Amino acid sequence: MAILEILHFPDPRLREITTPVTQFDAALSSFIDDMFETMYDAPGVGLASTQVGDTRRLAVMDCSDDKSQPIVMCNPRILWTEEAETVDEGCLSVPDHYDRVTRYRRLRFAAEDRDGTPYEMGAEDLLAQCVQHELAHLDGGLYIDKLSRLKRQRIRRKLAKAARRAEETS
Ligand code: GNR
Ligand code: NI
Repeated sequence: MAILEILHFPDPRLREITTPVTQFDAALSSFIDDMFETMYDAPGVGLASTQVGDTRRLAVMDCSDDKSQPIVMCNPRILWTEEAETVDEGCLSVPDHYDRVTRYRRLRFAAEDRDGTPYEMGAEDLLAQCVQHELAHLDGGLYIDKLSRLKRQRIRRKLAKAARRAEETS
């Protein structure tokens, strides 16, 4: 197991569009374990492959209070959504920023698990939000793409400044 480095906006690798997972083997399973370890360590409720520099179409999530509901989504797709609402959102790749975005409150998605077995699942509230957030990552998207250019520019400057400071003190 290993904790992977989480890339920060505006790293261009966060803009990669992923390609379907086709090889469900021990290497994939080990990578998924590393993604869970990285997500729990962060801590976060979801993590997409592009956030750790990989382009396989997969993400992991656990929105439970006691880290008891790990979910692997390989090749996920949303089947239906309902009830758009405005919610607060953050992202491990955009540290120290939260903003309001519009998301669906309930949805159903289809995906494959780490063995390649297809499944469907219903999700609501935070889990539904997380599914939408992770699917966006898998197409090179970030929740801040929904904000104004001015806000995105402010975030970029703030993160550049924080990165410089981290550089100076290292
Ligand atoms: O940890 C996370 N919290 C979160 C809160 C509200 C909406 C989405 C998320 S996902 C985020 C982890 C992350 O960046 N996943 O890609
Ligand atoms: Ni994210």
